[in-house]
Amino acid sequence: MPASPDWFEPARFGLFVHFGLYSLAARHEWVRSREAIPDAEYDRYLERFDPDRFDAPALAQAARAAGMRYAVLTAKHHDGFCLFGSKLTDYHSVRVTGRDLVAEFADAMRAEGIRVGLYYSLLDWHHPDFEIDRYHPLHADAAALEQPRDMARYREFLRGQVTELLTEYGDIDLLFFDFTYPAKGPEDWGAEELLALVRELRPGILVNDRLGIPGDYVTPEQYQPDRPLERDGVPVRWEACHTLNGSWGYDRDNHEYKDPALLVRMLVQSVACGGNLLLNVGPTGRGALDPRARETLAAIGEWMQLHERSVHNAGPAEFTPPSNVLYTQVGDRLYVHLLFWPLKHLHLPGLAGRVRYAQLLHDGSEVRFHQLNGENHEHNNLAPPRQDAGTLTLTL
Ligand code: FUL
Repeated sequence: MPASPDWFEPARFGLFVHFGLYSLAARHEWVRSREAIPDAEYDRYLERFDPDRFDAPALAQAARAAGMRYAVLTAKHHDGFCLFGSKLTDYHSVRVTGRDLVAEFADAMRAEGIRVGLYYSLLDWHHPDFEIDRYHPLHADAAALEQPRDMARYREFLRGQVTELLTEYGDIDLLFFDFTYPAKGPEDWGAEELLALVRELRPGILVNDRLGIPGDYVTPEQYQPDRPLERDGVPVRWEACHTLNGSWGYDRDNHEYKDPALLVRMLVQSVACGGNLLLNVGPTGRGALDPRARETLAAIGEWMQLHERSVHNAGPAEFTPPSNVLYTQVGDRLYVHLLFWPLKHLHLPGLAGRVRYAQLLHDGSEVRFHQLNGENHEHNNLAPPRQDAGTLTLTL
């Protein structure tokens, strides 16, 4: 597939996958920093890393069944452990398991027609040249603090690894760099140069905004925008990324999972506001999807089966919705997503004279309507039988 950013907005829904050594710790992907774990101790996860249940084709099928059109894997997270056979470090999955998980992931996603994105951390707590700051696991280690560190050499390493990812894994459609924060920014990453390299290696690829300089889209995190986003007064492409349970990496004892109905509403709200939703799963230490994650994806997939046409290729509507519904639109189809039900009546101001036909989306059943005093008034049949069936299609 040739690279072109045009696929991104019509896709609307993607899968984020956080997997790495921290998945064995099973208590958040920042565990190494939070608990200031020294190298030798963190190595116990390296020794035990055995992703025998990391089944990329199954993951790709689950994503596809959920209605996701792209997927983004953590090629390297902040702990520096790579899921690909980098020649620039030996801290990677190929050395310890013989498996290149980035290659497996990219191949499996492509086989399901899913666009391939890679997450790449700009931080690297394992690299000897990455300067220690307050988030670094060794920030209180006097010996480590004394060692000289050379960020220029580190920037070379970043460029080298990005080159590997963009030249050895077929057509990569998206790069999710992560991230710029008060202690480190664009100069530390050599952001301009790195971005130029990416553009040269893969014209048309989408790059996010976390290099700290403008990219192709912005990435609100665990935040659900309620309007189209702008930067400096100019509308921008955006993608909200969300966890299922507050942690990106597998977090065994965290049971606070978002309800699938809530996630569907977040997806619809993203589309209604012109954005995408990148929904995360954190596979277990063995690489499998936790049953709670699997069930959530399956439940979203059931809704998507009947409602995907109000999501894929859809965007904000040309009308302003009343506050009890969300609107998405594709051409002359206006999708009205009810936030409350059952209803006997629904008033949709501003649609008078614009609606030719109304039906429920999940079953195509007709909904009768009247145009009253300048407003559209849908009624009858508005008590959808199931919570997941509350969308109307209005043909304009
Ligand atoms: C953040 C990271 O620090 C988190 O661990 C996670 O990867 C999230 C998507 O981005 O900035």
